[in-house]
Amino acid sequence: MIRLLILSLAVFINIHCLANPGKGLHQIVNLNSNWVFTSKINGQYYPASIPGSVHTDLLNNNLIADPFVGKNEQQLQWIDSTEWIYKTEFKKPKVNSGDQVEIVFKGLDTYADVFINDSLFISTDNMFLPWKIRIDPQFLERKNTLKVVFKPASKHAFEEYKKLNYELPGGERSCVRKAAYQFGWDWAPKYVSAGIWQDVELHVWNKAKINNVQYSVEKLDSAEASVLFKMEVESDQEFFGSVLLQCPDFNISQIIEKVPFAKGKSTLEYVIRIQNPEFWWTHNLGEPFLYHFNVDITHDKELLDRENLKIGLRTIELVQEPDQYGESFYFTLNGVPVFMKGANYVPQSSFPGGVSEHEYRQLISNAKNANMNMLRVWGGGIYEKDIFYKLCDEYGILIWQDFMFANTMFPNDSVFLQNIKKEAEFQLNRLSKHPSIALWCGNNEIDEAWHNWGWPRTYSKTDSAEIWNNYQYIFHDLLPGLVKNFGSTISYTSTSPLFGRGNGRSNFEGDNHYWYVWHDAYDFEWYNQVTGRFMSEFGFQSFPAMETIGFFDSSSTKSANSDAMLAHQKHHKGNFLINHYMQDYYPVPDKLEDFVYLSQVLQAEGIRTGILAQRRAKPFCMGSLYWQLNDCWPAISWSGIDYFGNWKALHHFAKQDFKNIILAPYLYNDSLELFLVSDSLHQFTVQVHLQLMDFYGQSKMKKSFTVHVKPNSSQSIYKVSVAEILDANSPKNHFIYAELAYSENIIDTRTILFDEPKNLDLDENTFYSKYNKIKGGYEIILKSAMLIKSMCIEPLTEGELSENFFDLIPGKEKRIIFKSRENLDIPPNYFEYKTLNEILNEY
Ligand code: BMA
Repeated sequence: MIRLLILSLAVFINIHCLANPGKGLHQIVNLNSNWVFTSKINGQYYPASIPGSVHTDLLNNNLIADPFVGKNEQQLQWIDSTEWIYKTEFKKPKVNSGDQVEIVFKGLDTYADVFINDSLFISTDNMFLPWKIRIDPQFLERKNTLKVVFKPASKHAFEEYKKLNYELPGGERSCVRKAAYQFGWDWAPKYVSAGIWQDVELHVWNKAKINNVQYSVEKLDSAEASVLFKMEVESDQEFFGSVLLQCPDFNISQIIEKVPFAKGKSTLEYVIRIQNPEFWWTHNLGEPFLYHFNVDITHDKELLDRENLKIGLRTIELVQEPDQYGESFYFTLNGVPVFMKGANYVPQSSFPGGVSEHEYRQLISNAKNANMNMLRVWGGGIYEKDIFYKLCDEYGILIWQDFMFANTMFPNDSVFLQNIKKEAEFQLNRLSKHPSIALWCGNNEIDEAWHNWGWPRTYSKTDSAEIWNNYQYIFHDLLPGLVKNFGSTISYTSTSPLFGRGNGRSNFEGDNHYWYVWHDAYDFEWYNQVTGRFMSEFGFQSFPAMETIGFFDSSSTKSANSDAMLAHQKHHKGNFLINHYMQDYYPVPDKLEDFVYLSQVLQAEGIRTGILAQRRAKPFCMGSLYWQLNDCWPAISWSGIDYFGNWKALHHFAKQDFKNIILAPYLYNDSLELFLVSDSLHQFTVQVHLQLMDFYGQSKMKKSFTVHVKPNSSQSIYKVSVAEILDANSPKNHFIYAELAYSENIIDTRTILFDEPKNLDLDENTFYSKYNKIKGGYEIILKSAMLIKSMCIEPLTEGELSENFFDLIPGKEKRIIFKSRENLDIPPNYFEYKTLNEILNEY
């Protein structure tokens, strides 16, 4: 039974009373419908979708070729050189005397003039702020026109940029508060879009409305939680009203009466104590429990406004303390150190306004399915929409939230600084109420670039001092000050990584972006040498699914270096590096589909090396977030899930490697060492079975032993020299099959090879397959007498496979579930297979 206490100066009366939704009730009408748009040069209006963007509206009206196909990007740059006009009509709402009427744009991208009935009301200059227009009801007619005129963002930003005394590394994008990746990135096309990218609403309220309800968990233990509720209420008059805090599921309903509301804004604070609270945990450690609260304000028993809030009771802290190596960098959730497993998240489209709720759910559930407990919202994208954070709250995934500053320096004029102050305050207010928010981070790679990429050298001493001082003001003063003033219990770090490449401290302090692998072509083995204290970026590119390639390159002569393909490879050395690494480990196939398959296996195996090294190194290293979870368009990139939602081999590998309990083998200095890594907070006993066998399953050595697993640990459980374990058997056709069993269930398996894949004597595969029809798909049963490496099932229709890119162990049956996305009744011959055996025998 949960008891609730409200401590406040207001009169406390323990009566249950629900107010009537009276005529003063705050009403919200969605104004997303019936929009049309045109350009200054065209003049003809076409239907528009809100939220959306001009590029997608043009596409939906067949006015442009698909921006994501072929080399169309080059031809579509004109879109950002003209003005775009959006308009709709709305009826005058029913208003009573004293009603306040407002139109709220939750997001406008970016420079816009907003007109109502041809009168200019506001001009906007920040994509990351909402815009509110207060209208005198007298001004409204029966039917009204709402018009938004967007100015070309690049041109406008460039005008600002020209006013500076020096150039900044990011060019004109440094001067505009707009998603940086839209100006082009090494995984994103250049589409500087414009449009109404979030909802438009008409609000009518009377006397008072709730602007915001915040809460922070002040104290939390198993006996009691103490939660501070902070509300901002806006009133157009002074009055005494009531506040009702209610959590119906737990039968909590308390009213505070005779609350004095001031004219203008009032801030009200109440402390609530919840006995025997349910904690919010990441999904891998417990339940992400949410209390559903309503907060009402009433006057004379008449309901004025209600806010619904889903509250998670948790504490989260970034611990940075000197230790014997340098300084720690780890998170405690509810007081427990938690290893963070996940990836960097980028916007799901170049045109983020149009991403559907379904797509958000799909992606976040994919992150959860791959056992990720943290995503980093990277600073060159957007502060995500509410739905993103709601889903993370619900699925138990923590968010490392960058402020939106990436890879450039910034102007120091007061208008710009005021703009980012407002933006940061708004986003702090909006996002802090999500239990998923774990960290505020000032920016992406700016400190690193300044100190390690030679940026200061391009400026005179005075300019460089001015630019750096401004950096320090924004990221060491303004933003942390706002986080602190806000009363947030969330930690702040000024930049990611804390120390850049080339600075030795990066390996022993702070978070690390380890890019020697990939950018500097170091081999994957280096991931074993350097794990850092928290790996917030490391990555390797691969090609997306063949269907995805087919979407942007429809030519019959597709190749890795075709024009369309190169237009979708934004890293200047991308294809070269993929080839270069492939040669080290595999043959380089000339057939595109084989090359694409192998690029994914290469990426997955490489990142696996990193993930396993980082997890083995726990608690020295306490985080593994690879670059990057997803894509903003169909492309060759570092992503584990392509633009159309297809899982690459990497995402399947991550699903295994991010499980709470894994075996993590490590081959080094002619030794094999086996680690058992557990993120579970419990201790238990497991069995480990090791078997050396040849590729046809003939057993040469068997060994089983019991391990007592310590909670939240990484422990070395077995070590042997390679010579001893191979015992004169050839490394080219022998391997160790390792199984981890917990009370009869196999919870992890590993195939340990002793030579590079290209040197293995893997025969051309033969295997047995059987298909059992199940609802919405198939159970696929596979078995082979020989080792089949990196087996990829390729269903000829879209869908989800419970596992893919796995090894088929000689004599062991594998059962895979395939669920078709479209619920089609498909015949079994819809499955094709690709294996490393095939590749090694063909090339
Ligand atoms: C990282 C990111 C991005 C970039 C990626 C790949 O450092 O922060 O800026 O896209 O590397 O180069």
